[in-house]
Amino acid sequence: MRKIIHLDMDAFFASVEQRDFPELQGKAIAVGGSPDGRGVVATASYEARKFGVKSAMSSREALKRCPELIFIKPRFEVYKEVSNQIRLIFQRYTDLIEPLSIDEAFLDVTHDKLEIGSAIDIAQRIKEEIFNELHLTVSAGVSVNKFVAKIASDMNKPNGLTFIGPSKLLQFMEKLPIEKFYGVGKVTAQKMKSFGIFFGSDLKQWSQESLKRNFGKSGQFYYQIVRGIDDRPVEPNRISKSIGAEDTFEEDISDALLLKELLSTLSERVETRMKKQQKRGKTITLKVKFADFTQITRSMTLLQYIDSKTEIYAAIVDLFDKLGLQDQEIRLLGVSVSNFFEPAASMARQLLIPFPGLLEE
Ligand code: TTP
Ligand code: MG
Repeated sequence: MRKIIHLDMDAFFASVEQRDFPELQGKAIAVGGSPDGRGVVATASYEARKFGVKSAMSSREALKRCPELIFIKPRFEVYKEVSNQIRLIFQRYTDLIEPLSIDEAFLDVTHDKLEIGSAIDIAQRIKEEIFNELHLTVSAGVSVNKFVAKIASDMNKPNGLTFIGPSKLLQFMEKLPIEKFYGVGKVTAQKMKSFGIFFGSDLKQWSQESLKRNFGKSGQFYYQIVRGIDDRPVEPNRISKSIGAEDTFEEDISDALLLKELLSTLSERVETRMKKQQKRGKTITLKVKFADFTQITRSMTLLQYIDSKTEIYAAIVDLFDKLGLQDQEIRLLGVSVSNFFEPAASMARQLLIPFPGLLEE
């Protein structure tokens, strides 16, 4: 049985601003663009979220929902620096760290460096060290696999610590709404609901064969995950290379149909590049830059490696729809694929890392 922790900083950019400027503490703040221009919210403090202010919302709409909202310009270098500092704290306990974004990571603490043994104790210590040393809060999920740990870290935000142990695992999966399942996009969720699958318990009624027949390769994953089985390892030094295409428009665009057409063209360009380099990848990233230069990215990791325009586009449109944009003016769109299937390269790396001397002539 593995011991996996997923950690995700609370209202990350906003918390850093409230920490560095005490006059902002306890206040509704939004980090992002200004509401006078055509700004967009990157993230909001928990005080602001009570008013319905959310990431990717236009700053104008945010101000409408929360008239006392204070807008702050992002300071990316500072966030990057804090991201490195939390990484150093994680490294006190394990080297098996897989960062997912600037503010979240998986840790495998099955064999922790300090021989503490209890993953809950380790998560608690990390929370305390981040609070005492960096004056920020983080939420943690502790479980036996990545899937459950990630869902758990989100359950008691902010400043939460949620443990889903082996004895609670099956019941937890049965109660889980179908949208929360890894890799289930909007389209698949809709299809599942039309079959009467709303919760894990409904999914569990299905045989492996019928899941495969109706949902392809992913059917196999759903069959296993609903039974609490997820063997995906925590992968440190994951190759961060990507292949992508992006376009800055001559005039800002807000029309969703037109934007989707452009995404389709970008997906095609990415397909061409991937085929040329003979690469297949499974993480798809959408980048959107708004009129005020605020930029957001959204990613999703699929169950299988892909390289075709249709598959890339399907994932990108799913990410785009989830943003729930309301006519915000957009100046740039980008599509990229990363997380490549590279057996030869990763083998070479594994061989080289333990013997650095071999690299020196
Ligand atoms: P999240 O972890 O998604 O959000 P959060 O940390 O602000 O809030 P939560 O407590 O719910 O975890 O993202 C981390 C940071 O990344 C966030 O502070 C701002 C930035 N970000 C963007 O710039 N654009 C986005 O679309 C999202 C989702 C986040
Ligand atoms: Mg966060």
